[in-house]
Amino acid sequence: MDADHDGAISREEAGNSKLSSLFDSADDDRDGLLDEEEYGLAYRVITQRHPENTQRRRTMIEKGGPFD
Ligand SMILES: [Ca+2]
Ligand SMILES: [Ca+2]
Repeated sequence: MDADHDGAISREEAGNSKLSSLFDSADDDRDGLLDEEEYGLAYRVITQRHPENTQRRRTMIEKGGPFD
């Protein structure tokens, strides 16, 4: 994700990923970049939520219902 390898994730690099919705809350010092520590925190939040979302999406697909 760190496209320019500067050791931090810019909003542009976060793009349309799950990280972008967490970007503001993850950017603790408001410098517009997620450094390793900030990104690590956001990543934990994302991965903690991920299994739950995957399971829910799978259930919806099995039922033939709408999914995002
Ligand atoms: Ca970068
Ligand atoms: Ca920051």
